[in-house]
Parts: sequence; structure tokens; C-alpha cells
Amino acid sequence: MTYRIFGSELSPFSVKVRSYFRYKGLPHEWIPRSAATMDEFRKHAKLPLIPLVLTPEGEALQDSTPIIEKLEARHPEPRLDPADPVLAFLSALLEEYSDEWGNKPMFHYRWSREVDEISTAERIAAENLPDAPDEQRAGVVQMIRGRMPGRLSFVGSSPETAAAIEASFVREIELLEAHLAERPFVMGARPCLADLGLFCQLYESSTDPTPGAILRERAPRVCGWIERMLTPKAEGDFEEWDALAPTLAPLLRSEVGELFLPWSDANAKAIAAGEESFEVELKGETFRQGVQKYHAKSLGVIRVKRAAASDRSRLDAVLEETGCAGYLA
Ligand SMILES: N[C@@H](CCC(=O)N[C@@H](CS)C(=O)NCC(=O)O)C(=O)O
Repeated sequence: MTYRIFGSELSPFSVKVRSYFRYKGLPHEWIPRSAATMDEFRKHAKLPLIPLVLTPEGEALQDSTPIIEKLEARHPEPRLDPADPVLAFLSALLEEYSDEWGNKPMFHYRWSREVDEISTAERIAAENLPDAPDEQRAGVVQMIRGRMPGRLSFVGSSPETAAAIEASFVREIELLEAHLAERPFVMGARPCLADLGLFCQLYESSTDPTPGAILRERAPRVCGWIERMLTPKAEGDFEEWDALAPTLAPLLRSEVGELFLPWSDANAKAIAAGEESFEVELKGETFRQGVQKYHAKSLGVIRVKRAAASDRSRLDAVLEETGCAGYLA
């Protein structure tokens, strides 16, 4: 009764799902994407995206958030998210922020500077062709380097937006550094969906030369938490919102309420209006990029989760206080 995960060490969403399996103690086989496993991957995958999970019954699952939700329903113990509906929603919101915005600095740093581009392309080539002769691997490195920087615009990275994206990375890790000074995981002494979503992008950055150096210099506790999240284990209980708020509310306000949600809302409005690109004021500066279709869908999903949450008055007070409420209506 073993699950199979087709993924890559270089893919944040794959590593996120792998850590979930490890935390839950679910039997699984990790299958690194490579030339040797490509045919089997293609046979099952509906979309050319990793991770792909095959259940013991042979069902193919894609998209990390629905994968985790489906597995939570099948294997409810130990429960991933806090029982408190306010914390459970905030956990989902932080995951959404990191999946959709946190991925920008990860991808931007990876393919913007030569040093990171070479390092990443070498590692992808090594994973893909573990036994290939140097010459063949060098050809693959060149192919990857020729292709990936051209995809920076897909996540909104451009010379014009680079400074805003890099500043958001530094703020995120410094806010997390302060928060993790008091606890091993984002919501207390056990990991939740927010940890999985936040850590996986930062794990990838920690392995890349430029953002890895920034993390080690500015956020040593975040580095320790990234290590813990590779094989997460519960060490105790979740905390209450009042205990988390002094350092978690600033992260929600600064990076979700003032940055991610206004961006995601503007993106969704541009798609609804049939536009190809949009601009939005973020922290006093104009941010311009092409629309990102997937994000409008996941914004819709998180709005539905908010509408369905119990204990709305307590949740709404937190969302108001952190500047998130208006974007989630
Ligand atoms: N929303 C999806 C995103 C998956 C995704 O973007 N996967 C990337 C790697 S992290 C991918 O497969 N890109 C195409 C490729 O690498 O060939 C999820 O959460 O699983």
C-alpha cells in the first residue's frame, strides 16, 4: 500500500508534498524526475507538472494543495491543521501566499544571475541524467540555461520588478526569523499546512547561491526550521492566536495584506476584464506584469474557504486587523 511521488529535489511543490508524506508517516516511494522515469510519468500525468502522486489504487493526483487535502481526508491522523477554525484558515492563507507569491522570489533568484542559473541547471541536469557522460550532461545544462531565464516573466519577474521581488524575500525571512525565535513551527510546536507552503519555497532558495547566502546571514532560525521541515515531527501542541499574534500578525499584514492579496486581486480583475497584463500599487510602487491565470483560481478557492469558515466574527477581526479582509470578500 505504497504511494509513489514523481518529483524533483529542485521543485518546491514536490518537496512540500514529500514532507507531508514524511510527517504523516505514509508509506511512499520518491521517484526523482529523470530521463529513465519520464515515460511512466507521462503515462499518468494529465498536466506536465510535478509533483504527481500515484495512490496505491493507481489514481493519479496533481496540484499540491488538492493532493494534501485529499490525503488528509483519507488519513486524518495526525491531523495536519489546528482544530481552531481561525488558525486553520490562516494556515491555508499563508500557504496560498507562499505558493503564489513566495514562488516569485524563489524562481526570480534562481534564474536572474549567472551564478544561480549555472548552479541550478547543473543540479537539474544531474538529477535528470545521473549516469550520463560529462559531455551529454553539459549539453543539457546549456539547454536548461537557454530556456529557463526566458520564463522569468511567467512569474512577473523583470528588470523593473526585480527590486520589489527581492525586497519581499528579505522582509519575509526577517519577519519569519522573529516569529520562529519563540517556537519551532509557524503555529507552535507542530507543523501545519502553512509550514509546508512557506518552507518549500525557502528550502529551494536555501540551496541556491545568492538567496542561500542571504538566508544564512539574515535568518539562521529560518534555516534551522527549513531543516526541521524536511522531516517534520510534532514536538507538542499548537499555540493560541493571542500567543502567535505579536510576530505572526506583522507577517500577515506586511506580506499578505499589503502585498500578496492586492496583487492577486488585481491579477484576478485583469483576467476577468480580458486583459493580458496589469499594474498595481504595492507598498507605494507600481508593479507591472502579465496576468497569471492559475492564481485567480486559487484566490477564488481561498475566498470560498473564508466564506465557509466557522467562528467568522473572530476570524474577521484578525483579517481586518491584518488588512486582509477586504480582498477575501
Ligand atoms: N500548483 C502546482 C504547481 C506545480 C508546479 O508548478 N510544478 C513545477 C515545478 S515546481 C513544474 O512541474 N514545472 C514544469 C516543469 O518543471 O517541467 C502544485 O502545487 O503542485
